[in-house]
Amino acid sequence: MVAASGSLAAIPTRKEVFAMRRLALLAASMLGLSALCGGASAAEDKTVNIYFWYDYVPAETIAEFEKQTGIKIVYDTFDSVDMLTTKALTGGSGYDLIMPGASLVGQYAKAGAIQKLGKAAIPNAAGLNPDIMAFLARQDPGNAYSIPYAYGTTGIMYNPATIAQRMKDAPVDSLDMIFKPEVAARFKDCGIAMVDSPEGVMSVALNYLGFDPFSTNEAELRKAGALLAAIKPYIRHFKSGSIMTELASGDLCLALGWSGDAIGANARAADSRNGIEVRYAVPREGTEIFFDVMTIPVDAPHPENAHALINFLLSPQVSARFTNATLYPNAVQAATPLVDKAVSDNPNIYFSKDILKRLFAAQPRDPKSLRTVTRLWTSFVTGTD
Ligand code: N2P
Repeated sequence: MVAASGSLAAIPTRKEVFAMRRLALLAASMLGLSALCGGASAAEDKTVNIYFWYDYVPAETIAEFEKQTGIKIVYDTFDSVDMLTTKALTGGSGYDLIMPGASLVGQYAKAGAIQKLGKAAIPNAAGLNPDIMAFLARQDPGNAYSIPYAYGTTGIMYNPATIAQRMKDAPVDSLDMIFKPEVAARFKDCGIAMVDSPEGVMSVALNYLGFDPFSTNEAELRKAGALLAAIKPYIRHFKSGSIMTELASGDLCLALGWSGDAIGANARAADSRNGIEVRYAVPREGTEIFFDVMTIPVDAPHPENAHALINFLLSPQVSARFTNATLYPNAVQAATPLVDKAVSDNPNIYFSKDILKRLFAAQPRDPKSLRTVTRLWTSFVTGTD
């Protein structure tokens, strides 16, 4: 995953690849061969290949879509968005629908890696929250390429009993829990993990230090890198996809991770009646809010099926089921009344105004500072200089 981030430097080459591919398509159609290229109106196979975050599509949703449409969903998962970026920018992934963070859409569009959505095929998009759409339009003008699926925050996931045994007055709602070496050291034995999210964690660290979370200043970035390097001895792993189950089973006691996974860990522990509790805190110092969006690769083999799936996922019942299962909110307005009350009333899921004030939205980085972030992150995770 870390190695994958390195390939971000290769973007211009990918752009050329897409330009060449477009030329080849044009040449083929001029030769009257467009039918062979699978023109949009040609009947598509009854398949849609999706590449989404792990645990992000309930099994009932897949079954219902397949039954209603006869289109089979092939669901591949990732647990680090850099894996997706590498595939998306290389092209030829075979995916029909992918899920980057909203802050990556501009980069993918500029590289020619994704296609504009056919709005007519997504009537349910009319029900999306206009404030969220206006906000996302700042990164994807006219919401041309992407549709929001879920959002959430990066914060402190912890086991209150295990933490209290080791530190009575632990500052559980503060990033001091993880970023202060003398505090983190107290929890090393019960297990601290962190999501493998270079840009996300770096923005949180910069903000914690009092800098602009998207600072491009090399000295500030290095200070954030030094903050992380100092706590490296206390971090057990960076396996984003394992954090939820390990907190639920008591194998971890603390993590810097994503809101729904924390609340989901607590639900899993409750289901298994193992007496473990997992709590989530939005850091008092502030943190990032991310939006995970759906977009279609330029060379998707089944773009019509992808549109049909987007529209299905935006229906109020299906969106509410998603939020009830994953504990990440969605932007479909008519879904909120259908969400379990315990979920829609939880201020860590559907944020209170108070929490909202502490959040900053993920922003795209310029290539130079992205390279610095990638380098600092790699040396943090691998423990090398
Ligand atoms: C997967 C959650 C991933 C959210 N369960 C990260 N944007």
